[in-house]
Amino acid sequence: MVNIVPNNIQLEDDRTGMTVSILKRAFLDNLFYVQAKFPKIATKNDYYMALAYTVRDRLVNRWLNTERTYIEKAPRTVVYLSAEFLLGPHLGNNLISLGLYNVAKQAIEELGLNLADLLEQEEEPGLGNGGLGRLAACYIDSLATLEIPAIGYGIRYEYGIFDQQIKDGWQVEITDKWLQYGNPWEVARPEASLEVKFGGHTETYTDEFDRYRVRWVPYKVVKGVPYDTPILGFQANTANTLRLWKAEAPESFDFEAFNKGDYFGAVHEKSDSENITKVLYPNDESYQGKQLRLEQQYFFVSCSLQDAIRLMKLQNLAPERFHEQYAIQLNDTHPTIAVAALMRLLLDEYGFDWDRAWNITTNTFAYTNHTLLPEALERWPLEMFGNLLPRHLEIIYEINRRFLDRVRIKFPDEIDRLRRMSIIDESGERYIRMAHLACIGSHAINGVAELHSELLKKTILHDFYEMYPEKFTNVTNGVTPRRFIVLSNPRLANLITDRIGDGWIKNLDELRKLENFIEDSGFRQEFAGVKRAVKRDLAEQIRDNYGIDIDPDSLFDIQAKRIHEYKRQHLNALHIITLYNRLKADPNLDITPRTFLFGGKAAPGYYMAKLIIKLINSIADVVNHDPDIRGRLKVVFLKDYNVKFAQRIYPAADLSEQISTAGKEASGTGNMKFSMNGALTIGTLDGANIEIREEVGAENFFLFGLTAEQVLALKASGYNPRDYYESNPELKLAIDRLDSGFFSRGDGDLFRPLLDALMYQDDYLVLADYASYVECQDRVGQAYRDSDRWTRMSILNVDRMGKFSSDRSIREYLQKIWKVPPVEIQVPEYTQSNG
Ligand code: GLG
Repeated sequence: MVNIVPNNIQLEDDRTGMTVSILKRAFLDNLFYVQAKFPKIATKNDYYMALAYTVRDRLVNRWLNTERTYIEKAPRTVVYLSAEFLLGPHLGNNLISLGLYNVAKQAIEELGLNLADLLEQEEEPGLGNGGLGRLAACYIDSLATLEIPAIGYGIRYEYGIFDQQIKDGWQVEITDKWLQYGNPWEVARPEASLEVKFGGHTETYTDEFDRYRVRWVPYKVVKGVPYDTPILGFQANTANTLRLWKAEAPESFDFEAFNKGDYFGAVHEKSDSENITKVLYPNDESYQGKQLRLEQQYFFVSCSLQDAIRLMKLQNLAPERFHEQYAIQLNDTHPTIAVAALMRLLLDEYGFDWDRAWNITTNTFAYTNHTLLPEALERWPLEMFGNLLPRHLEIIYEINRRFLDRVRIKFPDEIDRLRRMSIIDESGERYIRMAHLACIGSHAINGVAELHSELLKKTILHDFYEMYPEKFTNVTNGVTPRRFIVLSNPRLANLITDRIGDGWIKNLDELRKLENFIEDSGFRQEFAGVKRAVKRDLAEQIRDNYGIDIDPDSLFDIQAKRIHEYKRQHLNALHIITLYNRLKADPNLDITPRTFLFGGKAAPGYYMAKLIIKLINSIADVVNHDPDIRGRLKVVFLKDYNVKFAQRIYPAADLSEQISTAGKEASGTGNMKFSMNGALTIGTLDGANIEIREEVGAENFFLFGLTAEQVLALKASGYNPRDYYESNPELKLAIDRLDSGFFSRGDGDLFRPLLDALMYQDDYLVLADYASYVECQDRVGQAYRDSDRWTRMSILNVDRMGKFSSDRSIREYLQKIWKVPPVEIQVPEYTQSNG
């Protein structure tokens, strides 16, 4: 092999050296030669870019050596297929992984700049909606840290999740032009582009061995261009690749039109192709049956599978070993078309017979389900599907036919079961049920928390569980402590490391050593001091951005997540109104001062969620301006909640609101991030809350509300929300005040849709859980007054969160599903031969 780094490069080269003086030189060099700016005319963004390139240079050697090792050793590889990767800013995270944070900070300061300002400058890649996309990002971080050969494949959306503004209390969506000033972390690889076919029809023919074969004649072809981003492990040499696909028009495609003189038409077609990766669908927990969305899914899946096969060629491996080479995880049903796409490649392009192709396919894929909500289960109208992917539809029919034969054998004479389990939903207009295809085409199926995995088996996937019990398993979600403690809460990280060393960053169970310090009042004081300092920072930021003064000594009660009725931000709102009403009734009432903070985006087409945002802002308007309330309650809706902002929010929370209707939140991951940073949780027995409570201890968790079982029982017995309204005076007053227009300048109609939903329907049992929630909140308020006791509880939350590292989750996937061993990457010194 050829040297990838010339022999004559000095050990302490400007592109690799890690000392303050070299970093300064490299930074100025990049400013000059890459940004083409000198300090007098450089913008903050130029400085950010110069630093980003300086850091990127320092990880290229690991990245290329990782790639080279994978090509040479051809190790078994995890492929994480996900339509969303909600990465968050790269710069800070890479500084931490490289162990360069403090050195860079000093270098930047010596140049008269401020590292925090430059970190703030980075426009984050918001290529996801919420938990599902962020989980994918945590998982690729852990895969690299654990030195596992892995590739993340996804979509390079030109516009990620919209930016949220608030106008007159309402959400307004602004396009997210995250690429407008360039992206220093990606490398385009146009030479590795691939083609993806769409539409058209199929033909049969007999090949040279007289075998019956099918050929797909597409209507159009789109080019997929890969953009690679290095994902560096923490204190590891492994730098895996996240490969995101951008759609373009193939140069040759419009030739005919071009030759006919239709130059304009030919160029116009080009934008059609590029539309495929233009924008992320902004719906969390609900799918939109739009053709473009299906095109996105097939586009990135087809590129990724072709790419994986191409890599095998480079490794001298034949395609029949595909399942030995790759463990492919389907992150929800979004990439599930991969089951049919791999079958098509193996059957039509490589000439395998059905059984062989099916064996390879089912041994390759595993499927993670992230939700039980029916509105989130993807199904594609059959006709649309067939028009876009005619050959895949034929293959799905055949998969279904063979599958239903097996069902018939295992469960004879059960017509209804066949109807329920078929991939094709024929109850009305016909649909393809993607979750069924995923279950049939995968060897493993997992939920994302214990309760969720149990409910999958009992409810939506019950038939599949009876058919294939051995496929079902659980892997409880986790989050990366690198981004969500070390980077976001350096004060806490330093305090922990000061007491127990830094082993916890890679082995989060070591946090348990903190328990030795719980009786040390000095430690408790320092711990409380960290929280106070972080809260002061956030208060300052809120004052600067919103002109609202919040008291850092008040209890910070925070709910930050997508806005959804099942997450029940409106239950939180009813509690705020209740406290307000109590204070109005008795202005001398002695309550614990609280600051309620909310953050979260609503899907643009989800009216009720948008009305909840307006509700919170309307309550804030009244509460924050009422002189009777001064110093006791504040309410702020923080706009444009994203990863960057989340990193500031989690460390500042005293109380974390995890109040979904039991049985609805598959796992939650924000719940973990809050608790790791010392927030106490008020929560229902839902998703991962249950496991968090088990770990931290029931005495360090504020539990309220109905259980998932009780929710079902109550609904079955005929739930009447009005009864709760009639019989609870505080609830009645809260609702009546909303109804009277008290919080909407006299407009009694404004919140009517929300109130009607609560009073007549209340699918999410807000009124049923209200009393229990308010009673629990009263206990929270009391507990906060004993600050030393609160601090002990807070320390124990941090101490006992080891389980919720994404490293643990990834180890479980490796052991239960992927069976991929780690590969150590050697990084030769720069002066040695790098051949
Ligand atoms: C889903 C679920 C969350 C879950 C996340 C990651 O709603 O409960 O934590 O995936 O598994 N749409 C989501 O965010």
